[in-house]
Amino acid sequence: MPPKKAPEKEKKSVLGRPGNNLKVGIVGLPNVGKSSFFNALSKTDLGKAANFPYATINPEEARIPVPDARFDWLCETYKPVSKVPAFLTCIDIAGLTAGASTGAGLGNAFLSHVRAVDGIFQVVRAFDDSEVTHVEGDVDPLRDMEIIQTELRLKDIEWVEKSLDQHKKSGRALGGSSLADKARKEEIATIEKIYKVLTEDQKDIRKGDWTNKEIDVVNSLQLLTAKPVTYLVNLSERDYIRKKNKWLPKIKGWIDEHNPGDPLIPFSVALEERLALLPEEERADAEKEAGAQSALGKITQAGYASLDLIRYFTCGPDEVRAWTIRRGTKAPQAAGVIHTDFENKFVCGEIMSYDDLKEHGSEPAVKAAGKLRQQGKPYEMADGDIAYWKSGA
Ligand SMILES: Nc1nc2c(ncn2[C@@H]2O[C@H](COP(=O)(O)OP(=O)(O)OP(=O)(O)O)[C@@H](O)[C@H]2O)c(=O)[nH]1
Ligand SMILES: [Mg+2]
Repeated sequence: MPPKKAPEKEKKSVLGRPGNNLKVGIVGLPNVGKSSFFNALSKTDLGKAANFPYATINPEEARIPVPDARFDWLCETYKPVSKVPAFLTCIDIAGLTAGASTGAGLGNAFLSHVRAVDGIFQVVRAFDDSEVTHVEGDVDPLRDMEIIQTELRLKDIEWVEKSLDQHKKSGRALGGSSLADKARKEEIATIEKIYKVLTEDQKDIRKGDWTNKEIDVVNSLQLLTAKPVTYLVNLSERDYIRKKNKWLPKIKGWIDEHNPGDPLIPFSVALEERLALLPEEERADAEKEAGAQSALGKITQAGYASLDLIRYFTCGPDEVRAWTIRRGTKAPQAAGVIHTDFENKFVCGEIMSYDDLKEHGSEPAVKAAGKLRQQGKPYEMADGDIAYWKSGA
């Protein structure tokens, strides 16, 4: 249960675009297993995994259900006709090579695809296979992570330089003390700070320390290194099963040093591909036999969480459904995800928490315990709320 709210402090703004329909892009060097991972995720062989670099040219998009024990329990309890879980939209992006920021490989096309997503699954190759070409010649995840980070950062630096130039040009006449001039100067100062974080501090933008005002400027620039990254380390099936690989501790060390706090998830594309090909009912047995479980559920959950997404549920005999919203969304906007009328003509929501429903067993019991509450427009949704919206005709 979330703790009772203390009196409002100013709320910390979040980096990134607003919205509930956010996307994660799969990023990495060529031939690290991105498309194979994407295919396993979407369980559709799109025929894109191929043993030559740049097999993926156009981004492919899939909506992946996000596993949630609460959703499963609600379905068991309500036995609805229709069940709709929460989804994470994933996009398979072409491989990036050293020099992409200056146009090498698929260069700028690649980077524009990264710009279009909200978060990054970075696939890092730690499996050996002489049959699968490595563009850099050998397997070295640290060098690979360095390459990706450098390219994204260089692109950001170029972008920020341009923006700074434009601002300074149009701001040359700013000598006055008008509010507009003052705001303009502040914006320029923030862009200079952004530039310093990228260059002098050599940090990704998401690791900078930003005030809400600065975050508005950061967001307006749509920077690549502002996007949350989840590192996915692709191990051989054998290493994944025995939970051992010489690179893993080093990768962990690299993340702690360069991007502390970014999640790291080891997995095995080879195993995931094998499992994805099996019919649903044989998968559990195959996992037992292998002595390891698929990591796809964990990965989708991590991606969803990295975007600051939460969900609320609507429940009834017809349908149990999860609705994705950004953390911090207020009741009317949350209702608006279902239908804009619900937002425009919002009256109130009858809301109970999943935990209360689980504890009391049924809606009438929750109501009797006084825990089905009417919530008005200022109510901020909590993850796992179950809502009935009331809107005016
Ligand atoms: N041994 C082994 N081979 C893999 C693994 N993952 C992918 N491969 C092989 O590596 C080759 C490239 O895989 P893709 O999934 O197309 O790689 P990609 O990262 O999408 O490559 P680009 O789209 O070219 O950037 C294919 O031949 C795959 O079968 C793995 O975990 N182990
Ligand atoms: Mg690919």
